[in-house]
Amino acid sequence: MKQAHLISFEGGEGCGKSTQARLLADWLEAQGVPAVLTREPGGTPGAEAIRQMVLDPPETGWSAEAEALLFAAARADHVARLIRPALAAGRWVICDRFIDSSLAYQGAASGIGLEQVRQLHVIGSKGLLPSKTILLDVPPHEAARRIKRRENQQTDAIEERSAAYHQQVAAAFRLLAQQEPERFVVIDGSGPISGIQEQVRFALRMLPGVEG
Ligand code: Z5A
Repeated sequence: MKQAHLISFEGGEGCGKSTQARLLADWLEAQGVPAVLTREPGGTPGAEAIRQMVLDPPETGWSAEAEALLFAAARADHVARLIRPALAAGRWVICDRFIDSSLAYQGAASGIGLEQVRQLHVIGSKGLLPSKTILLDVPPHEAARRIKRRENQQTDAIEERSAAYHQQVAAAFRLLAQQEPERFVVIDGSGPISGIQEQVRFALRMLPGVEG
């Protein structure tokens, strides 16, 4: 594989993003393809510090605007200090959430607006987009079942928002995927882990530098 790519995983909580991102990074490494597994918000010391602030906010909370700026700031640091250098060094970057999470959560569900969030991304990260975005679609009852059974039972400030908020997030992800069918691949995330991973790898086969 001659060209490095940024691949993002998106979806609601409990959809299996982290599991699939880790499996993909491990598989690439096993193929001799250098890959970095990272996450948002986070991935660099600065962005991890912001993660702490947004997921465990001060008692007064953040306004929707401040929250959108914090996610954009975390991403700007992550892109400048980890993602771009890794891609330039020929390493694939597998990212658990990226700009589409800001579009769905802050842009759509929190009401900031998709265009405003895109503008923040242009300012913060020069508008960097993944080569492919894997959207894992899981029905709410299955996601809830997984969340109940996962080891870490701590919830964050965004997870705790209403069911209506999370429905808006899910609808926004579906809309974003429809708007950019070249970049997005929507995969039913409710099946077995191995079958989903096969579909993830299949989705990447036509990327430049991968085919053949
Ligand atoms: N957020 C935002 O608002 N704006 C932004 O710009 C960004 C983020 C970047 C933190 O995200 C919060 O930040 C998030 C959005 C917001 N809040 N919410 N909601 P996070 O990624 O750290 O947390 P999360 O979205 O809540 O992810 P998660 O709970 O870690 O879930 P996941 O990564 O999608 O799933 P998983 O950890 O791979 O799997 C969950 C469990 O299900 C686990 O026990 C697995 O073993 C199991 N699993 C996974 N796949 C399967 C299948 N196929 N079958 C059965 N069981 C499975």
